[in-house]
Order: sequence, then C-alpha cells, then structure tokens
Amino acid sequence: MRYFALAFVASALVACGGGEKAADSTAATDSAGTAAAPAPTTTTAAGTATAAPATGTIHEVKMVGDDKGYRFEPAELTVKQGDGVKFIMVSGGPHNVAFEEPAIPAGASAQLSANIENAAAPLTSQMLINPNEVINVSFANVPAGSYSYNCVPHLAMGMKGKITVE
Ligand SMILES: [Cu+2]
Repeated sequence: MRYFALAFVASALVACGGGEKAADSTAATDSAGTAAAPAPTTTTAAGTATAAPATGTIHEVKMVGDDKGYRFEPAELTVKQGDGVKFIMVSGGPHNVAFEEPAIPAGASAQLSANIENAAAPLTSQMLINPNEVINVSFANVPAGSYSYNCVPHLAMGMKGKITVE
C-alpha cells in the first residue's frame, strides 16, 4: 500500500517537472524571437550587417499586374540616403523585390540585405500575394548609387525597377 502511494507521488512529480520544462522552453523561444526582431542581422557572401532603419522619407512603389502588364509604379525613383521605400502589393501577384549583386553599388550587398524587412534570401524579399501587403526596404547606411531590382515571378514580363540613392 505504501509502495503504491510513493509510486503515485513520484509519477506526479515527474509529470509536474515535465510540464515546467515545456513552459520554460516556450518562454525562451518567445523572448529570443522578440529580441531578434528589432535589429535582424543578415550574413551574405559580402559580410554581416545589422538592419539600419529608415530615418527619412518613406516613398511608395506599387506592384501591379493587370491587362496593361506587370510593373512597378513608379519604375524609377530617386531617394536620399536614410530614406525608405514601401513596396505595396496592388494586383497580379505574387510579386517580390529582388536586387542583383552586379546592379547595385559595390559594398552595398550585406547592408541592403539586412535592410529588406523579412527578407527571404540575401537581396531578395518575401513574396506578396494579397493586396495591401507591403515590403519595407531601408536605404539607410548604404552607398549612394543606382540600385536595379526586379520581380522574380515576372522578370520575363519586364517587371523591373531602379532606385537611385543620392
Ligand atoms: Cu511581379
């Protein structure tokens, strides 16, 4: 009788300890995720950089696909260092924003990759499917020059753009 009572207590303690462990590991994951969010660090072949938030004007570029074709509106845009560009999904998705190493200034790759919010890959944003979804790209802490980009799904249809950073 006493043996069974002890066994019951022991198994209750084990169950309790297991529960606490599960709760602890959930909390650790949450706090790590939150801590990483404000300043994601991106490593590319060109090096490592931490996201530099836009501090200037936020410009808007629409991502459109309709019976006139696939395009960024405006396709060409001039911004100042520190500005940001908000790409807005309007129609005809999925669309994304992909910069290419030879078509951006030398030394820009790591910082630009870090500055693409929720990037899917170096220099490449996630895909947007639903209207009013956005991709924010900061042009803080990147060299002045010409940044050409395209939409990967519609590259063959000429969905390309260029941002000049002054
Ligand atoms: Cu597209």
